[in-house]
Amino acid sequence: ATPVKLSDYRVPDHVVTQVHLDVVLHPTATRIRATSEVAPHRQGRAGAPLVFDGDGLMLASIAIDGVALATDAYAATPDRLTIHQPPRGPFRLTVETVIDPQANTQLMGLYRSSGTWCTQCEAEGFRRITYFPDRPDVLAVYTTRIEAEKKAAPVLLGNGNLVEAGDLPDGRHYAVWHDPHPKPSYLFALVGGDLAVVTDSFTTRSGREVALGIYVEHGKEDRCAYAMDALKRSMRWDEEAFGCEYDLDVFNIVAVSDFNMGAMENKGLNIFNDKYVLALPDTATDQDYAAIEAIIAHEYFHNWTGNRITCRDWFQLCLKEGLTVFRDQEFSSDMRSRAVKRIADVRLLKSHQFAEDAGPLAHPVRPEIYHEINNFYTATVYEKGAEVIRALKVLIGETAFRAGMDLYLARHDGDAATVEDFIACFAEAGGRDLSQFFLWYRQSGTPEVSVATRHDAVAGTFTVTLSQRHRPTPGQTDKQPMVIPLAFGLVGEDGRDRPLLDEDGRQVAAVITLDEPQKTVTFSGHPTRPVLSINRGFSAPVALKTDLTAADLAFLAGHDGDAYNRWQAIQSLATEHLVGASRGNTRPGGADAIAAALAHVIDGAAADPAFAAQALTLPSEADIAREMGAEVDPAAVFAARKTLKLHLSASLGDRLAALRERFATPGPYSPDAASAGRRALVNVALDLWAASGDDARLAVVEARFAGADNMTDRFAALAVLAQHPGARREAALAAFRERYRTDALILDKWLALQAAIPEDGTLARVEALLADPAFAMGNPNRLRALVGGFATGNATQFNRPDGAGYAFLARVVTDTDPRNPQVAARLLQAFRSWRALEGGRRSLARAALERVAGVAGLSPDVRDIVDRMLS
Ligand code: BAL
Ligand code: ZN
Repeated sequence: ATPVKLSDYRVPDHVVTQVHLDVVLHPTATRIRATSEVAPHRQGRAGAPLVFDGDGLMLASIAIDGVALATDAYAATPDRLTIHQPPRGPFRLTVETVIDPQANTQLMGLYRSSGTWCTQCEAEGFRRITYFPDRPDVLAVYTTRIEAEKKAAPVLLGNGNLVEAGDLPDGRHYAVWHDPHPKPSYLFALVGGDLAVVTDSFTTRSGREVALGIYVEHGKEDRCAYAMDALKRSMRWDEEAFGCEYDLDVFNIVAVSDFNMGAMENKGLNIFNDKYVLALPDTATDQDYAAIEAIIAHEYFHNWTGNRITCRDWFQLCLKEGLTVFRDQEFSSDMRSRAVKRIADVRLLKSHQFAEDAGPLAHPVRPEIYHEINNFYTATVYEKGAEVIRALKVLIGETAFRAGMDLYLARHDGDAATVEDFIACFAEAGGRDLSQFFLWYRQSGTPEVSVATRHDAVAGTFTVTLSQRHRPTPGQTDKQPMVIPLAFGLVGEDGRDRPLLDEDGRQVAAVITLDEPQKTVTFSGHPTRPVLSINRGFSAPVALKTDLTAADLAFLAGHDGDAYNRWQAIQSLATEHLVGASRGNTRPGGADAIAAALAHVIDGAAADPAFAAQALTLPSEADIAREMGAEVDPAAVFAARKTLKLHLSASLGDRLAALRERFATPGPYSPDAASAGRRALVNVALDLWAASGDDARLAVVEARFAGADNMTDRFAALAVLAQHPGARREAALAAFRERYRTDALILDKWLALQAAIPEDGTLARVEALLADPAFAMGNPNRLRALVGGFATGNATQFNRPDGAGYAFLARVVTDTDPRNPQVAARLLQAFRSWRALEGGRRSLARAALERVAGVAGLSPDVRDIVDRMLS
C-alpha cells in the first residue's frame, strides 16, 4: 500500500462546517443520515471533485440541497464517495448509510459492547459510520439526533449539550445533542444503552455549572467514586496550573468493557475502558487507583490540548498526546510525590520507549511517513513526546515555558495546529532560536551521552567532558547533534551540593546544555574531588554513560540531594552488576555493595516510604536486557537476577521482615499516596524476603493473602506466591478465582499473573487458560492480560529456547487479526527487541515473524508492523 507522507500534506478541497447526524440505533442495521454543510476550501483546488472517506460503508441514498443525485454524478465504494462535479459554492450534502454495529469486531466506528452501542473514532473510525472528510483539519459543528428502542437504550448520549429529548410511538425515544465547538470527526462520539449513572457537579472558576456523569453497567455504581473525585480534581487543577476552564454544561464519561485503547477524549463524552474507571478497595490495587487518576485527568486535559487545539494531520499526533501526557504527569506529581512519580515515569519510558527506540520500530516523535496511523499510538509519540516538552522546560526555564504555553493556548484556540506552531510559541516567549531543539521531534533513537570527569587537586578544578552520539535508526543514518539540557550538581564529601563556580569563580546555572558533539566545562573551588550527579530529575531522555565508580554510585545512592538520582544510582549499581552476571562476569563484592545500598534505603525508609519502595525494586529483566543491547540470553538474565534476589533475601532478611511491622497501614484502606507508599514498601520487602523460597516465609505470605482487606495487599501476596511452585500457589490462585469468579476485570489480573510465571510449564498453562470461561478472545482486555502478559511480562517463557513462545504469539496474532487488527498489531510488537537476542532465539523469532508475514490477507496494521520488524 502507498504510505502517507508528511511532505504530501495539502489542505482539503472541501470542508464541512456543520453536520447534522440522524442516527437510528439498531443492533445489526443502524441507519445514519448525515447532512453536511459543505464548502470548497479557499486554498483547495478549484473545481476539484468531492472525495469523502469511507471504510466498509454501503450508501443508501445521496442528495445535494435536497435533490437526489443521478447515479452517474457520483461513485460510492466501501471506502470512498466521489462526487464528480460538486457545486462550486456552499451546498448541503445528505448521505445515508446503514451499518452493522453487532458485526463490528474491530471496535472502530460504531460497535456494541455488552449490548451498549458506543463509538471509537480516533484515528479513522468516523469513516466507518458515514462518508466524511475524516481528517483532523476539517472542523465542524455537530448536532446529533439519536433514536432507539427505549428498553434497549434508555440512555442516549452525544457530544456537547443535550438540547432536546422525548418519547416516540412504539416504545421508542430520541435525544438531540449539540456541540457548539467545531471539532474534527475523530472526536465524535455517541452512546446508547441500558446503563447506570453516578452524577455530580462542578462549578468552573467563572461560575459555569457543569453536570458530571459517569455511566457504567448496572451494579457497578459503587465503583465510580474515585474516578469522579479524580475528574473534579483534574478540572480544578487545569484551571489553576494552565488556566484552562471547561466549556460545556455537561461532561460525561462512559465505561465500556470492550475497548481497544485506555480511553478516548471525545468532546464532552469521554469513553473509557472500564479498567480505568472502576475501583473499590476490594477490586483495585493502588496502581490501579493511580492509573485511573492519571487517565481520567489525561482525557479531561485533552479538552484543551487536543480538542480546542487539535492536530492538522496525524503526523502531529504528539502535539496533543505528548503534551497531554506531560500535563497528566504534572497533575499526578502535584497530587502525589513528585520524585516518586518521576521515577515511575522514567521506568515506564525506559522499559517501553527506549526499547522501541533501540529496535526496528523506532520512529521520530513526529513521524514523517506511515502506512497505518493506528500503529503510531506509541511510547515514542506519548512518553518521549512528554519528555521532550519536559526537556524544553528545563532548557528555557519555568517562566518562559509558562509564557509559551499561555501563548499557544491563546493563539491556536480553535486551530488544527502543527508541532512547528507549538514550538514557535516557546521560541517567541523565550526569545530564542529553537531550530536545533526541533531535532527532538525529527530524529529517532535515544541519544547517548558519555560523561568523563577529571579532578585537578592542585588547581582545585573539576572538569566535565560530555559527548553525544546518535546511532542509526530505521530510515535515519546521518544525524545532527542535538540540544540536551542536563541538570546537575557537584556533591561534596559531606553529601551537600557545592557551589557551582566557573573557572573565574562566577556562579553558574545548574544545567549544562550540550548542544555540540562534545563540550567541556570546568568548575573551580574543588580542592577535593566532588561526585558528579548529572541528568538530575532525568532532565533529558538520553542514555547516559558516566565514569562514576561503584563507590561513587553507592555514595550518590546515600547522599544525592536529587531524589531521582538517588534512585538512579541504585539502579545503575544493580544494573551494572546484573549485566555482568548475565554475561557470566561477576565482580567480587558486587552483590554486597548492592545489599549495603539497600540496607541504607531500608534504614532511612521512614523519610519517604514510596521512594524506598522504588529504590528496593530491582531492575527488571527487560531493563537488564536493554542495557546489554545485544546477544541477550533471557535465561541467563533471569538467573542473574534470581541469584541477586536470593543474596538480598538472605543478607537483608531481618531488615526486610521488620518493614512489615514498621510500615503497616493503620485503619481501613485508603488509596491516598502516603498509604499507597507504605503498602508498596511492605510489599516489595515481602517479595524480596520471600525470594528465598523458605517454606516458613511462604506460609507468612499465604497468611497475608488470606487475611488481606484490600486488593493491593491480596494481589501482592498472590504475586509472591506465584513465583514459587507448589500447593500454596495453586490453592491461592484457585481461591482468588473463586472469590472474583463473576468479575472479568479482576480475573484479568489472575490471567496475567499466571502468564508471567517464569517456569517451563507456563506456556501449557496459558494454552489451557485460553479455553477457560474467564477468557474471551474477542475482548481486548482479556487478550492483553493473558497473551500480552505472557509475551511482554515473561521473558524466559516467551523467549523459550525451543521457540514455542514465539510460535504461540504468532498464532494468536494471526487468529486475532481478521477480528481486531489493532489489538493484533499491538500484541505483535512484543517482538520489537528480537534482534537483540542471542543467535538461536533470534533465528527462531525471525522464523515466527516470517510465518506471520507469509499469511495472506493480513490487515494493514499487522502488515505494517511485521514488515518493519523484518526490514
Ligand atoms: N487519543 C487517544 C486516547 C488518548 O491518548 O487519550
Ligand atoms: Zn491522549
